[in-house]
Amino acid sequence: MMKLTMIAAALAVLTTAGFAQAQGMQGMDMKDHGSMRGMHMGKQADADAKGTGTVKKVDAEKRTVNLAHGPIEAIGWPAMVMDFQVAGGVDLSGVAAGQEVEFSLARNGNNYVVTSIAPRR
Ligand SMILES: [Cu+2]
Repeated sequence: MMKLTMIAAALAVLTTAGFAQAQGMQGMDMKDHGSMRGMHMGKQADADAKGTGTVKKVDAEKRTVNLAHGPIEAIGWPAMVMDFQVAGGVDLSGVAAGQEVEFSLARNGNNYVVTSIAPRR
């Protein structure tokens, strides 16, 4: 009985450590709010995840956008402000700070990239 309890305790420790490590390794590049990293990893979707938000900043040269996005159900993200890399081929010429947008994200390694972005109608 004592032995079983100890094995169970050891397993619990191992499982917790493994989980923490997995979370760390999958951490997204969240420049503005590192504390939210873990929250991004609740779910993973291979299909594009759709979201809505407000454009804070566009850098056409670096091909990044900073979005204040709402919760993204498909991948379990809470609402937040963050930078995204924009996939090649996505036209950013019509995207400007202050716009309300709809966008799609696709998983790319440990990050998500914007695969479409357009003003909300
Ligand atoms: Cu985010």
